[in-house]
Amino acid sequence: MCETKGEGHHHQHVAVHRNVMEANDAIATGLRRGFSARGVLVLNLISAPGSGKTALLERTLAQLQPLRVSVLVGDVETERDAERLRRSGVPAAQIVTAGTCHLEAGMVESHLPDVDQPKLDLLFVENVGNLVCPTAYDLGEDAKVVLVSTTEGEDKPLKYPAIFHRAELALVTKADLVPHLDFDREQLLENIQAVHPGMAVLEVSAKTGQGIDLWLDWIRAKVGEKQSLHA
Ligand SMILES: Nc1nc2c(ncn2[C@@H]2O[C@H](COP(=O)(O)OP(=O)(O)O)[C@@H](O)[C@H]2O)c(=O)[nH]1
Ligand SMILES: [Mg+2]
Repeated sequence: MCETKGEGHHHQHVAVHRNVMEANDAIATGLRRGFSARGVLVLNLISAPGSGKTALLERTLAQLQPLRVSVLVGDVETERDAERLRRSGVPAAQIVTAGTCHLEAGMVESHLPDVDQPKLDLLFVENVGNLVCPTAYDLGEDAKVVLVSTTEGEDKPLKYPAIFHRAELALVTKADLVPHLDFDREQLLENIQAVHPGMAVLEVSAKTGQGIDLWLDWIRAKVGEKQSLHA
């Protein structure tokens, strides 16, 4: 949990936190079992606010046909992202967390019926914009994907190592802006590898489409892998 309680409540807080995590993990395990039985790949997208999660999905969704794709998107307030994503023609539902800084497995479980489809191949979960809180909450996904934009600074993997460690793929977004920035590409790539040696990294732009083919290839390979495992 991200909410901080007073110092005096520390032990109580730790115990409550443990129970919340256990409850979350139990629901996530059930979700994962259900998705696996159906061969549904689930990707949990995590980044700071504004790194380009929704823009990337807008660029991605239409090109994934004939795969059947749905999206759940979490935000603290508003339905704006779900409205943006529905324009891509795929079922998309908003999870409004009303202050909570991450999605929890129970929220995915209760909103899944809003976007579920027969023979679903792929569920994207766009998490609440935050590099810390979403990291600890298993949503039953196959993989976490972390996005870091070229405008955020090369040091972010070092400052937020947990998400870079846990994610399977890092997407360096807004690659089109590089000519306008003092962005040290080599330094960012080096910092990612320092935190997660061997991590897969793709440099993409939702604006120009740079790198999107490689991202689509990565997704399709994961969908194929999942379906062959659980056919
Ligand atoms: N130049 C550029 N801007 C982008 C790109 N992706 C997203 N943006 C912009 O960054 C802002 C935040 O994007 P959004 O997708 O809402 O980020 P989210 O909060 O991670 O979902 C918007 O103004 C987007 O237009 C990109 O690839 N290139
Ligand atoms: Mg968004």
